[in-house]
Amino acid sequence: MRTLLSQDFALGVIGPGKSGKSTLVRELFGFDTNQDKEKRTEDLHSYRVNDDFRVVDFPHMTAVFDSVRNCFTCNHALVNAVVVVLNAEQGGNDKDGEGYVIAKVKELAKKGVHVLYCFNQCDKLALKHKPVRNQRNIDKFGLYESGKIEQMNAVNDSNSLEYWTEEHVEAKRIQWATNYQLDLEKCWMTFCDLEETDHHKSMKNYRRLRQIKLRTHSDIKTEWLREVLEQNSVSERSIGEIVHFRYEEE
Ligand SMILES: Nc1nc2c(ncn2[C@@H]2O[C@H](COP(=O)(O)OP(=O)(O)O)[C@@H](O)[C@H]2O)c(=O)[nH]1
Ligand SMILES: [Mg+2]
Repeated sequence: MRTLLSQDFALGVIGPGKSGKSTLVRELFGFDTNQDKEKRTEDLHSYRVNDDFRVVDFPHMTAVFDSVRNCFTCNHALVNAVVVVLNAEQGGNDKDGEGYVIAKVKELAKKGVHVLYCFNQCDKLALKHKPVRNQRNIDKFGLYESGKIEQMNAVNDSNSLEYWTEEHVEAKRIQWATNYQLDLEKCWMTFCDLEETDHHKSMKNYRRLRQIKLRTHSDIKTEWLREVLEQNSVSERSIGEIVHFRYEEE
């Protein structure tokens, strides 16, 4: 705990389980974050990048608030900036108690903590293949009555696009930001990993996702983090070091 209270700049990565926090920390700086291990890490991990900066991978959403609460009682801020990694597949619906956490993050923001909300794993939605159904088997009016608009649209428009376009990305971003009443500027649609394992196909998917303006870890570093560090008077030399940092195992 003591090391977490030092005076340097700390970036916290928080969010519900399996949203991609550890993957993001690994992709940003190359740290071996043991993402996707069966055993869920209970501790927060602090990774040092340079004298001015470190990144903290939080195990679970609620843990950060216990820590932050402890730290506020002794008048210290645990982190200076936060990336909230949310799972895009939730679509801004509060299933995992995300709403509670977002309310807490908003309090942190009022205390001067910089916040970026990432609706992550957008690749899974953007590249989704809609199952081609036999329309005659589907009770359109039933779907309509039960409010399953998405399914109904898929039925009505049998030629509907399989892949998201740039317009889909923007529409979803606005919709989810609105659901959680977030500042649209602070909401990004991201992906930091791909399901496709074949190298050639995965590069093709990567390009497709970038074309529709989905953001990734490199943008978080070179755009958002850079600006935040500049605002906090971190030297240009140090910012360069942080942005280009890559952890190398000894
Ligand atoms: N397709 C896809 N998978 C992701 C993405 N981010 C993380 N994952 C996968 O989701 C799983 C959980 O990720 P992890 O980083 O351990 O989540 P954490 O519990 O929030 O730390 C891993 O298998 C990752 O490879 C993403 O943007 N897209
Ligand atoms: Mg993790």
